[in-house]
Amino acid sequence: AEDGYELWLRYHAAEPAAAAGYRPAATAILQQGDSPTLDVARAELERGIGGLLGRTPPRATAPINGAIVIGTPASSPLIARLNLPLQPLGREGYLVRSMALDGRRVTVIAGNSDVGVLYGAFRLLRLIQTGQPIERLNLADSPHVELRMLDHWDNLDRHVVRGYAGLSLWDWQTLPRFADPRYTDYARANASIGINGVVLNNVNSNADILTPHFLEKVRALADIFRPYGIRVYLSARFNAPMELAHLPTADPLDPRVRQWWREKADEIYRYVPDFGGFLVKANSEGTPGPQDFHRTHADGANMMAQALAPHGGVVIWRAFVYSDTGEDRFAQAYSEFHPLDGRFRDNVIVQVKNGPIDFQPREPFSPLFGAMPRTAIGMEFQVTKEYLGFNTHLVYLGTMWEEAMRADTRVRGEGSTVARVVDGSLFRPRHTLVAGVANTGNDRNWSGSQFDQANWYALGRFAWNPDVSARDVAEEWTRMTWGNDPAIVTPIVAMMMGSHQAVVDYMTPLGLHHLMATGHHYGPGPWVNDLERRDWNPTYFHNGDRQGIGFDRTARGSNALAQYAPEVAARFGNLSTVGDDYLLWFHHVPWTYRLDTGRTVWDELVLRYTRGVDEVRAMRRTWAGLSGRIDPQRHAQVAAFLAIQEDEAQWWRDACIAYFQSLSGLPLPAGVAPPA
Ligand code: GCW
Repeated sequence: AEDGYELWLRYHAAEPAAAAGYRPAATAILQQGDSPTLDVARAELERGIGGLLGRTPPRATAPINGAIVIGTPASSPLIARLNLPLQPLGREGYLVRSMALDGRRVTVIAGNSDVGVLYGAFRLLRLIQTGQPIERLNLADSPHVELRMLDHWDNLDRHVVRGYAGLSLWDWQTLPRFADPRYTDYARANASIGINGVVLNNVNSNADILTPHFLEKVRALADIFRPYGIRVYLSARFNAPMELAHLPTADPLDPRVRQWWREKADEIYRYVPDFGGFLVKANSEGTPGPQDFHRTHADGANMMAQALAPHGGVVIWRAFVYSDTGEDRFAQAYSEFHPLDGRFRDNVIVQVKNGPIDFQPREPFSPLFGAMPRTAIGMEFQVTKEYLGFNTHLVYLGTMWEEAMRADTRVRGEGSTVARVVDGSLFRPRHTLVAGVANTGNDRNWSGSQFDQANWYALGRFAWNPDVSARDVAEEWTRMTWGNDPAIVTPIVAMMMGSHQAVVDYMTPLGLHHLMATGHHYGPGPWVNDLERRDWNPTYFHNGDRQGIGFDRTARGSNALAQYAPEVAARFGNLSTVGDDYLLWFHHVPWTYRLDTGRTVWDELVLRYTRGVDEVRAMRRTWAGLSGRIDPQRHAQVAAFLAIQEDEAQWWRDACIAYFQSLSGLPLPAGVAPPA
């Protein structure tokens, strides 16, 4: 059935002419040396080429014309003899080269490690899937970021927090005995995009995951993922020593607590010898943490890091913290973490959300990027679309992540982009990390919608190389997922590339943020102002009244802008340079303030909301035009979801315009339809 289960690894038959062109360069597979990873690399090539070219390549034992030769210098005497320039590619890089071997034309896929070979195998398959020639290849690639991870916010009862794709993939009930084949397909999908770590459980964690009962199940998953180069990590609850061992405290400086974590780490590594480490959400939204014992984030992180260090594990400590202190929520993570720069052990990574508030449709980059030169800073993106219309709205996140990565922090002069902080080239931390909060579940199509698969795909590609182009990623994914016909590729890529601006327009234009309805964050709620916490209320964020709108973060207001490098603070802080996209993030302006467009803020706001709806209508028309070119089952699902999206874009527009008009009291610009 065409339900999307295969993701971008469809391997459906290529056009006959194209297949005929590829076959001479895929006649056989020559694998020297056996390992679980080399075996899965070969199996993937067999499956992929078999599907795409209609003939499963047999195994060869010596070079023949058209053979694909896979291995490492250590596993394969043939590859060792070639003296390939593998050294600069590191542990996970690969070469894919067309060359002569003993007088035969072959394609060599080589790496320094087996997992490099696996990544190279997926690369060769991607070339075929995307319709590129494979005759004269000379490719070398390696990841720019060390830890490329998915964080699953999966509870142990299989509820996925902010998950819109069914239950958790992990069926704790039947683990460890039943190895659902889906675990392997999950690992294949991740390996195909270079993801090498997964956190199995929610950051609001349950300490039970650290008990033997669950560790046996964790081991089963780790064993399945290992051949695919994927390590398992767990979210650890800070007061686990109290909850599991009834210690009177979880003070990170207390010797009993330290010993408990050391022994716990030793125990975990007995189950999972290559365990990756802990992800920790501490003193954030009510979770326990070191501050409960008057210690710092660094004290807490270092204590766990020390327990993991003998085994090579890392602690990933989240910087998503805020509390009702009276300080602008925008500024709080920086205020807490910046003073701790240089205080974290070198196997701690501080994981920062891309923006300072919380995964809004558009945020400026968090001022923590670039601000902690002596700390490893990792990127946390949210793949699941908590604030972006869940699974029903078509929103490609690649363009948003590209914006985030290319933002220039200016901390070491021009070109100090977030990407250079994250890939480590700016400050050379020991570890680098890009993580995405996963959008997977047990829905047949994994992500809850066909197009949300693109966001999973893009996360892997941005983690591999933060400087990747969102457009290239969209095109790759489209070709693999929908087909290579330009009549398919061009319109779908165009839809994807415009989709993020569309959602910004119909939800939070001009730099508005956090206007979503309470709790679930689905649909509009800009009027909400009665929540217990000041900084949960949409009115706190937009500050709208009769005169104007926006959050003043200049020196006249919260002065959060001072957390950026002076050049950035000056650009965002100046009305003439801030730009429409970020205006209301940083400024409170009168409704009648005139923008570069020549229109007032009020008129522009109304027009943007309206434009957002029009953009969704245009996406619907584009999609309708693809009927007949795409299998009916997937086409119908996307079409239905786009219809939902159009209704809801209209709902957002109408609700927001009506509400903001109740504040501004101004008439709609000429020719604009009143809210329904
Ligand atoms: O985006 C918010 C979510 C919470 C989440 C929190 C976090 C897991 O609304 O559900 O908790 O962020 O990132 O910790």
